[in-house]
Amino acid sequence: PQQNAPAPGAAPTAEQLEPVKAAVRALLHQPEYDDGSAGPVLVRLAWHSAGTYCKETNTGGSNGAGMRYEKEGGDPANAGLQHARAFLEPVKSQFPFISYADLWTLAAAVAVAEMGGPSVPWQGGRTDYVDDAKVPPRGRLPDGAQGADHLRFIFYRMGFNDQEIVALSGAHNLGRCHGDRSGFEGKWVNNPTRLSNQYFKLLLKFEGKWRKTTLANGLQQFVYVDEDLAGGEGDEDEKEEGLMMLPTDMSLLSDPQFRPWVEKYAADQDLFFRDFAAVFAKLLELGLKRDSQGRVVNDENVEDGYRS
Ligand code: DDH
Repeated sequence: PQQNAPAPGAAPTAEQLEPVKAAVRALLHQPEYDDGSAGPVLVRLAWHSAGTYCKETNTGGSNGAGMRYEKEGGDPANAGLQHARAFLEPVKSQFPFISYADLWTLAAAVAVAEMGGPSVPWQGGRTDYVDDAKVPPRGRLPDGAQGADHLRFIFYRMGFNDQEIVALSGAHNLGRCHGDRSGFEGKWVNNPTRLSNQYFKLLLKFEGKWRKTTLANGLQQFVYVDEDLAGGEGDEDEKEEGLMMLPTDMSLLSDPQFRPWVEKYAADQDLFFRDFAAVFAKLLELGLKRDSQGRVVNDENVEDGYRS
């Protein structure tokens, strides 16, 4: 039996989770990977595992960790997330008691805190049982090439409102786009391994200066390149790479319901952190039905009559 593992059928306790969290913290620093941190791609893994949820049909969501399998893992929207899963594999081997579904979501909460963000309330107890009837169809995750109507279509399906859509979008303060994953290129902020409200500030600061460009693959995105820095002489490393926004990011500026929240979050990082912690926690809980022990109940475990 695993040392200090939860009793069968019980969710892990805070004490049992402490060494798991420490192991996640220890793997975040990845000098050879991207901008030096596994944090951003771990956040994206948790978001894509949960963001398939549909409240009408009660399908999708983080429980089950279905992205381990081709049907969900092979969705082009999930390209690149195998890196995040690989980062966590040694932690899973070291602590087999934690489900993949818990590990992926917990790792994101740990990463957000380690990258200077707020403490995201997180509760364990997810299982790795994949209910075939609940496997989400592909195409439930947002398409960066689209606009405000698409954002509402996607996020209202999960049960989020306009304020929550904007708060969640602040996660683009982290990480970058990869040409070989989404096809888009570049990062949103200069320090993409630190959570702050910079994304909102930059949206506003360079309003009118974001330039629409078409990439070689035909995708369109918005870029801002500071000409003084970009053309500069000297060290290759010190040249500005330029910053980017997706069309969906830009729609937060142009939509009259989204925009006031961009302005509020740009002006008040504490407010952004509070709202982000709440909405990210809500995202990670989508679709979970818990028993009195906190353990997630799968329909197969539901006793006859329970649902009537
Ligand atoms: Fe995102 N995101 N995201 N995103 N996202 C990408 C990267 C990252 C959209 C598209 C893209 C959220 C919302 C949206 C993160 C977190 C979150 C990339 C680039 C695209 C494209 C992927 C790649 O090439 O590697 C769109 C569209 C939306 C939307 O419609 C609102 C949300 C809600 C979150 C969240 O976490 C709450 C993170 C982190 C990344 C950086 C990943 C990395 O590897 O770095």
